Amino acid sequence: MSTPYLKTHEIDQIGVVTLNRESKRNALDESAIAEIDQYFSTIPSHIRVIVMAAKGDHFCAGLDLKEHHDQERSAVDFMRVCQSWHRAFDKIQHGGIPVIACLQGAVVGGGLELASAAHIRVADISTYFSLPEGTRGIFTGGGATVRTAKIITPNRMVEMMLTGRVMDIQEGLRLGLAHYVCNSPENPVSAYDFALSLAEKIAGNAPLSNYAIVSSINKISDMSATDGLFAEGLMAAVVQTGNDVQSRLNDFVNKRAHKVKPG
Ligand code: 1HE
Repeated sequence: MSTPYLKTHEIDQIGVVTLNRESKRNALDESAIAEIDQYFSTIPSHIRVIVMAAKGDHFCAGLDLKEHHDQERSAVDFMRVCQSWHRAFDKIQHGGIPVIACLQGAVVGGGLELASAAHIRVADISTYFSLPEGTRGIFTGGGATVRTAKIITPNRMVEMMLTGRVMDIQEGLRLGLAHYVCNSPENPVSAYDFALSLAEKIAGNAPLSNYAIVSSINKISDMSATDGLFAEGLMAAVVQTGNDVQSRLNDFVNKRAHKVKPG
């Protein structure tokens, strides 16, 4: 039996899922996608936040090019592969649980598509991004035209794909492919420890607020303004009247809550 693609463990309310195919730079084959789908379909109810990390020097080298080469898939076969990626990555983005990706080294092709499905991306300073599909004679199929293009703009994605260039972490940070850079002179903590500290903080939010944040904002941005405002109002009406609200607002009214200040 082959080694599982994912290793998982829990730290209190945080689920940690680690890509575990270091010898192939965590390239994604069909069974890897099936495992990702399975994991994000069956998150236990006590888990509030997920940290998605990867073993080795590289987060993910994208589509398993050897599997694709060896299988000589037809167009219909590959359409099915794409749909399986879309299903699995949709569960990451729209599953209602915040997912923090912890990046290092190559985040390329399908690896960038996977990272783009996460809600927060914490990057080691070694991280770099690329969409080398054009140079390999293929095309993105794991959601980049929707998710990655939304982050960096479609125009930038076209340029990255035509040139196949490698984008360094500083540019990735400016464009939103990473939200935080770690293991750097300014932020010497490891990306994994930083991601865990963010996860602990986010786990302290009201679960319904987290659900609304991760499941409605991206969807509303695909709607017309009229539909979006209506959906926002509905979402807020549910969240603002949820179980946690009175006790949290009570803390504020009685001056027990934290204040929003810098530092
Ligand atoms: C792989 C893959 C892979 C590595 N599929 N086996 N993705 C790419 O075009 C990226 C291809 N990979 C690389 O450019 C490099 O491997 C890395 C820069 C990521 C890492 O380099 P390095 O020197 O650390 O490792 P390596 O020696 O190149 O690779 C180690 C092993 O991993 C080696 O196998 P081995 O049996 O010879 O040990 C590699 O063949 C294997 N490996 N990457 C299969 N991707 C839904 S459509 C999405 C479309 C895409 O994702 S296109 C992007 C494809």
